[in-house]
Amino acid sequence: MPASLCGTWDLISSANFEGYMIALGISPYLRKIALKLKLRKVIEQQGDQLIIKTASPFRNYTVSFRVGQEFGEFTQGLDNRHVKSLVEWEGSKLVCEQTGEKKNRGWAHWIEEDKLHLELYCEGEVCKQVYKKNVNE
Ligand code: YOG
Repeated sequence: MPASLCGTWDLISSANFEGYMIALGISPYLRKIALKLKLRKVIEQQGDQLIIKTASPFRNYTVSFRVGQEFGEFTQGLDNRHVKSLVEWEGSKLVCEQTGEKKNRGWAHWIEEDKLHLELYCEGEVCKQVYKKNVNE
C-alpha cells in the first residue's frame, strides 16, 4: 500500500512551472501571477475515490475522480480545456493521463521522505514541484 497522499500540503519548491504554463498557452500576465502563488494541495481519499484541491489566494481548482475510471475534466480557471483523464496507481505513483488537444499531458504524485512530489507534463515540458505537509490544517 503506497504512503498516503492525504492531507494539506504547501508548496516549497517549483521548477519549470513557467515552461509548463507556456506549453499550455497561458498568457504572460497570468503566468506572472501564477509563478508567485503559494500553492496548497488538499488531498482526500476514500477507497478509490480521490479529491485533489489546488488552492491559492488567486484561484482554486478541484478535481474529483475514481482511480482507474476515465472521466471528463474541464480545467476551469487554468487553461480552460476539456480533456479525458485517467488516473492510475503505477507502483507508489498516482499517475494521470489527460488526453486532449495538448499532447503528452498529465501529472504524477508520489511521496518521498515525507514530502508530496508532483510532476506536471505538457508537450515535453516537465514542471517539478515539492510540497511539505502542513500539520496545522
Ligand atoms: O494539479 O493539474 O495535483 O488537478 C496548475 C496551474 C493559476 C491560474 C495548477 C491558478 C497551471 C493561472 C493545477 C493556480 C497553470 C495559470 C491555482 C495543476 C494554469 C493557469 C489553482 C494540476 C493536479 C495534480 C490536480
